[in-house]
Amino acid sequence: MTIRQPLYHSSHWGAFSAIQQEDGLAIAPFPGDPDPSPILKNIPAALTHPARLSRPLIRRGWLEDGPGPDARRGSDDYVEMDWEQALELAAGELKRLGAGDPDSPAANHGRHVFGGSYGWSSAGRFHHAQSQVHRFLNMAFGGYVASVDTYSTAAGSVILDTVAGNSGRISREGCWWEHIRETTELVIAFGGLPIRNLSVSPGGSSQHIARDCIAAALKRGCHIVSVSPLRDDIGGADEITRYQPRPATDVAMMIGMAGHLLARDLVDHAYIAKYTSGWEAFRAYLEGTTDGQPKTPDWAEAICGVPASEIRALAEEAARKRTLVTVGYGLQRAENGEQPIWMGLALSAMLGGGSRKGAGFTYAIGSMGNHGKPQLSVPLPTLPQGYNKSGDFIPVARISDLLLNPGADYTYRGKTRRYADIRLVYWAGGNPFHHHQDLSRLRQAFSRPDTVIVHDSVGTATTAHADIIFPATITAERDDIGASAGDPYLMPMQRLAAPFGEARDDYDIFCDLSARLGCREAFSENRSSREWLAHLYGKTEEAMRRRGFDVPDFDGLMQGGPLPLPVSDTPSMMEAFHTDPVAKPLDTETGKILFHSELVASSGLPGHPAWIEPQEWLGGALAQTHPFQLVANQPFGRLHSQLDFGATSMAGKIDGREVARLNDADAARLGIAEGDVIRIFNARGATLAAARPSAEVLPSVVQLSTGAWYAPRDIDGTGLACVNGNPNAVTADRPASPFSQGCAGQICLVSIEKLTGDIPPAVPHEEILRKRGA
Ligand code: PGD
Repeated sequence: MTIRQPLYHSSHWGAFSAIQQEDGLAIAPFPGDPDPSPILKNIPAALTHPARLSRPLIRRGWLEDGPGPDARRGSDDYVEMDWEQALELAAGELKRLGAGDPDSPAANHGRHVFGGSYGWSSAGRFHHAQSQVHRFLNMAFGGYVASVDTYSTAAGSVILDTVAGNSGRISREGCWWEHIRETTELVIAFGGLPIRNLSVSPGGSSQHIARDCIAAALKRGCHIVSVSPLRDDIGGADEITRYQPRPATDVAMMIGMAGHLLARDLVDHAYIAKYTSGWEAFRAYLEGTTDGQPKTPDWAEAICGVPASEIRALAEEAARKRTLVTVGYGLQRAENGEQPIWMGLALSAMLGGGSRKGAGFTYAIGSMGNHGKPQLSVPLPTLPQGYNKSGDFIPVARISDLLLNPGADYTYRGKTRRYADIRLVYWAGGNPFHHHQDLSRLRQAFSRPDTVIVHDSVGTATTAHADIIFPATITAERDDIGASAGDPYLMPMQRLAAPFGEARDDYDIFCDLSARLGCREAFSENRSSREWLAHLYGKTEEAMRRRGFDVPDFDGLMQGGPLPLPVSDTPSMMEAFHTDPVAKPLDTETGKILFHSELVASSGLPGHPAWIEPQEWLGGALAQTHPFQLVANQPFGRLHSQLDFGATSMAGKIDGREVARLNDADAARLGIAEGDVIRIFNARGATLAAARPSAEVLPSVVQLSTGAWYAPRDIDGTGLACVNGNPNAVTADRPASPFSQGCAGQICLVSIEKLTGDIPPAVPHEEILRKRGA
């Protein structure tokens, strides 16, 4: 397929146009995007990379011995098969497990099927793999065990839902970037405002505005304070003040600021009386009435390491100015991750800024590119997923617990629940062997089901733990519609290339399976992909026409360019609440912002925000054994593990291995120089990375981003290590708390040593899945 005209397309890291040239696909950012993402350069490699999957693959052990628990998953061979045979095998197994008769009274409604299938897959409203697999399982089994919350935010979302009403709305519309540009006088950004995060938004973005807004705000005289163990978690301007607390201790710094506000009588009591409840309980904690420890800046310094004088000065400046407190996702992806989010909200309430533009609290404006932008006033095309009759779910990061502990009880949002007994795992559009913690434990978990089916376009470590692998097309190989909440364009995603090998769209794979299970009509509604796209676009088209806009029909959209969408002028949830807290109460226990929650207190946590000592932090006992805090953050050169083989991602590696940064002084003390291979390890496992000494990193911290493809290999004398540098080889599979059960994968304690002698090379992407028997 040769493209001569530039065609429009979209990715989670930005809209773009593409034209096929002799040496491959040439990508140009969306016109008018002030700050396009460098990740766009990863796309051309995706079309023909040797890691692409071209034919269905069946695990040899499953083929020879049949379904059942099997510890060979992850190390077995795969046999290539033609589509007809592979679909027959898969359909036979799905039928054995109860598919095909979802309405019979005896149907088990997918009680034994895990279809949570978490993952970002790719942009595109119809070919969204997770929506496709959910719809298929609802039609085939009548339901499945689902997952709730996300790896991005779970502790933060669950606590904000509880104490402020609706975490999603607070993230998206808590404060507009335009308000920061124009009015905010002080931004205190816990977790910084990292541009690498802001280049990404689910569904894509036509304009990356954060860098410009930060620059304009600084120019206007706004004081921006970044709080992070990594100094470069915010752009390079000298005017930015940077504090570097120990990882996982920001909450103590915030509490120290709050204690100082109270001691200096700088608390906005009028705001607290009108908009909050539970203040007295929190005040008693600050004063030390409940535990004998007044929460002073000196108390905070001993925990977080930021000087008490700086904590005092910042609190006083915040009380004087129009102050915005923002807390990033990264802080809550940790043990007790609820606390910094709740405390950020509590601190802003004490400052009383919530009723003023550009002030108050916002969650994760620095974590996702589509936060802090006006929302749309028309619905976006969305694939209906059908009805899940099973009603069962897990908090998303409890996947290993689910598979390893069928029948066990656990708690979530204050309720006791029970893990199902899973026989089938069906995954499309996600990579748990990238995204989950303690990957050795996940390997054990994946040995338990009878059958694991995975769709992916490339041979990831997740496919290497599957029994049946269906090769999926990538977004560039199909037509779709791109859109994202908070982005003012509907993007025609025009097919840029023919499918690789025999890869098929997820939709077509599910159509073929559902035909064999007798539910094709229910699944497809007799529509082709293109008919679905036209049908889904129809809802947006009709809403726009009703509002008087002149809009193209579906063919016009797909042949034309991006369609501007109207933005909403409805006040945000917090704006409406602050205008009239009685008429527009928040969806909380009291209708107000909670300093104290009965539900949280009844779940075994303190009923108010608090410093709770985590198991793995630099001030704890375990730091005597493992003296470095690993920060496993989001990567600069790719989205998660996607297109890790692309040009930008590979340029960030040394000899194909992920780079880990550590403080210059630590490196010198350990005799580690740039490019040396280091082993990062703890009792859970080990990972190898190329070292980079850096002044940007706090001493006793090592930073290794997520996304290198997991390749565990035996290292002489020390056991298994991921030779490519995946940090989840060492992170802890421990929930943030029994309240949220959120992912706590961002930080953990580790040791570091320089490797000498024979150093195993990094494993190329195309060798992660061992197709030896193909
Ligand atoms: P991706 O690499 O985006 O990671 O975890 P997630 O699983 O979303 O995986 C998407 C997969 O979908 C890729 O393998 C890609 O090839 C495949 N894919 C893309 N398009 C398609 C398609 O159309 N069809 C099919 N079938 N497949 C497709 C991300 C998760 O990781 C997230 S969101 C976060 S925030 C977490 N972050 C951290 C962290 O900060 N620290 C640690 N230690 N761990 C984390 N894990 C989490």
